[in-house]
Amino acid sequence: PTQIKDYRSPKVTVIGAGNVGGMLAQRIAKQNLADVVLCDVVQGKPQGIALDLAQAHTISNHDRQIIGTNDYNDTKDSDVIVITAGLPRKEGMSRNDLLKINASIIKEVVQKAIALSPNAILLIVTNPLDVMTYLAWQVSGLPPQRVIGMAGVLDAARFQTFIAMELGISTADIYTTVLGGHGDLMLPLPRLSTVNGVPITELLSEEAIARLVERTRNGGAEIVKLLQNGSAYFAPSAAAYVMVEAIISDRHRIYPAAAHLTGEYGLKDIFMGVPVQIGRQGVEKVIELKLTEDELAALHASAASIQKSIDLL
Ligand code: TXD
Repeated sequence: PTQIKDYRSPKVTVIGAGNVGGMLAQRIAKQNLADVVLCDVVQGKPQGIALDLAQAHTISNHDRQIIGTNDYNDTKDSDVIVITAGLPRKEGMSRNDLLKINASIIKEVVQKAIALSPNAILLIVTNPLDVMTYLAWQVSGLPPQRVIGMAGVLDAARFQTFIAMELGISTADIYTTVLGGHGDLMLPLPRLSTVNGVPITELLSEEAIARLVERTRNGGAEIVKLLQNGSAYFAPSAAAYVMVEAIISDRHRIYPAAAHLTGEYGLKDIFMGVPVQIGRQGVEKVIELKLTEDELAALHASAASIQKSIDLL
C-alpha cells in the first residue's frame, strides 16, 4: 500500500497547559508544524484543552495530533520541549517575586521531561526568564546550545509596536534590537533599531524615544495591570512559536533570546538576552554586537541583577 503519511511528524511537548501553553499548542498545530503534547499537573486541564483544540482544528482542516496529558510518558522522544509551567505575575508583582516557586516547578518538570527526551531542544518561557533558563540548563545536564530562553522576541515586538504606533506606520518596516535580561533592566537599543534601515534616532525625538523605551520595559506590567488577572499571552505565544518553528524547520533565524554566554559581551556563565542564530541544533551562534561604553555598562547592570537572583537560588 502507498502510505500518505510514512514519515514521523516532528513532536513538540508544551509543559504547562495555561494561557501561553494552550495558545502555543494551537499555533503549532494550526501551522501544521508538529504534533503537540500538552502536559500539565492539573488533572483534566490539558486533556480538555487538547480536545477543544482538536475540534477547532477539525473545523479549519488541520490534522496534527494534539494530546493532553498528566503523564510524562506521553512526551517521550520530543524534538522540542517548551516549558511554560509556573505562576504568572499579578499586579504589583515583579518577575523576581516568582523566583522560588517557579524554580521548584522548573526543576521538577525539566528533570521529568528531559529523562524521556534526552535529544530535545529545551525552550524556556517561565519567569523570571533568564534565571529559569539557567536553572533549566543546570538541571537538564544538556549542552548549553540546546537550552534557550524566550523573551527577546517578545520585548523586541513590543518596542516595534510602540514605534509603529508613534510614527503611524506599519510594524512590518520596523526592526528593533533589545538586549539584556527580561526585566526592568532590559536594554532596548534605539541606535540599532530601524525603519527600513534608517535608525529611529533620525526619525524620532530623544523625548519620544525615551518614552517608548520605558513603555517597552514596562510592556508586561502594563498588560498585567489592564488584565487584572494573569499576564500577556497572545504575543508571548506568538514569540515562542517563531522560535519553535526556527528549530523544527532548521531555519537559522536570528532572534534575540536568552542564551549561554562564554565571554561574549564580557560575560560568562550566565543566560541572558542576546541575538542568536537558531536552528535544529538550538543556538548555532551567539552574535556579538559592537556596543558603546554606555550600552555595555547597561548590559552589565542587567547581567548583575540576573546573577543576583541565580545566587539567591
Ligand atoms: O516573555 C516571556 N518569557 C513570558 C513569560 C511572557 C509571558 C508569560 N511568561 C511566563 O510564562 C509567566 O510569568 C509564567 O511564569 C509562565 C506561564 O504564563 P501563563 O500566562 O501561561 O500562566 P498560566 O495560564 O497560569 O499557566 C501556567 C500553567 C498552569 O496550567 C498550571 O497548572 C501549570 O502551568 N503548572 C504546571 N504544569 C506542570 N507541572 C507543574 N509542576 C506545574 N505547575 C503549574
